[in-house]
Amino acid sequence: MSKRRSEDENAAPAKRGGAGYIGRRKEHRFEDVGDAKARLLDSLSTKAHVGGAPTVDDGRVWCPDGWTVMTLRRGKNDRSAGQAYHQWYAPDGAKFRSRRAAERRVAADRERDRLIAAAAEGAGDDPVAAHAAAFERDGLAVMDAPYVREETVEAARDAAFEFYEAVLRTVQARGLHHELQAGFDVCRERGRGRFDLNPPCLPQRDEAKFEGPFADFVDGAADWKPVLRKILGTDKPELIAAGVFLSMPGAEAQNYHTDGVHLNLRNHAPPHAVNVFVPLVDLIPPGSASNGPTEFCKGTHVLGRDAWVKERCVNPAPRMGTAILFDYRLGHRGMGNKSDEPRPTLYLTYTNKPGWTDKDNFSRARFKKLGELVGAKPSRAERAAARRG
Ligand SMILES: O=C(O)CCC(=O)C(=O)O
Repeated sequence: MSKRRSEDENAAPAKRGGAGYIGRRKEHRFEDVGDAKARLLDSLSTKAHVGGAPTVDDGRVWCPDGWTVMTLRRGKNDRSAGQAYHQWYAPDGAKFRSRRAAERRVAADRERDRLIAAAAEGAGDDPVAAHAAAFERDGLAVMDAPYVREETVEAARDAAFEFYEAVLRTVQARGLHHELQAGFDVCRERGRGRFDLNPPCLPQRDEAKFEGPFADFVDGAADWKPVLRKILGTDKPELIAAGVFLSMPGAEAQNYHTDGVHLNLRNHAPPHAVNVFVPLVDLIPPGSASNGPTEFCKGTHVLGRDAWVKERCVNPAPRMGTAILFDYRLGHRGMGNKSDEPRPTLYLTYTNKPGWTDKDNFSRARFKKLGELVGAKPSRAERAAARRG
């Protein structure tokens, strides 16, 4: 398959259509706010303002450490024309129009930092606690080593490819090419050259029914399960979705997105859903032959801190069979696949809210049913053997 090189990996994600998860996931704030304060100061010297130029306050107005406060004047069309008012900017660029709102954010940040410090302190030598503490801080935890045998990973990969080929065969046989982009119940395109596959051996919502090699990915030896239980604070996390993302050679980078929104919009809440990604090939880090490991922007799972910041981005590239856990609200994007090989990734989505599901991302009912898949034609040798009886 021909390669396309369209993205600069160091650039901020482009502001254009295309897809990560479908539905009402959050795709926004693409600009890098890492230097928010510098840009704010810069804009003050260039931007005219109806009621006079805004000024960065000189320390007379309440302003938490690391924040910026700006003083502006109401415009001439305002009832209180000329009156001064303030806007507060958090270190990540988030804007607050009232001191109360800014104070709430400061208190939430303090509480979170306290919890993280307590979790890290309590973690000691316990790897489960250490991973859970990292998850709380970054929204991301990468396990230490592959937990499934190489043969099992390879068998799972073959099963995924076989399914993908059967889907393409079916699309071809039934002349459904023009509908591939809109997606089918068992295969949806998530950006150019990347597919979300739901093979029958990997049923949604019931890991006890995983068949063949996939059963081993969720068995008792899965080292990420204790971490998942600790993160979600339940002995029985519920599986709400499972499948394989297949990024083909030449697949473009996705838009930066989160898979779900915050359920509590006033205060930062503990995670309600976690994604587990298990690459089915070794991941090749960013570079000219990279197969496009997912980029995660650490810390963006926290309410009000969801903007992409280059300095906080990481692309974990562990060996195949190693689990990567991330908060459903964490900003991320699949990167372009510049290698010559496909990059399949098993994904599993869990929640701690009994009965909760993500209808936007995982409602298969909205998609056309592909129906029974067309089997592979027997090879010439197989046909000859059949003739011989
Ligand atoms: O392929 C990847 O690395 C991530 C895929 C993803 O995040 C998505 O499709 O929403």
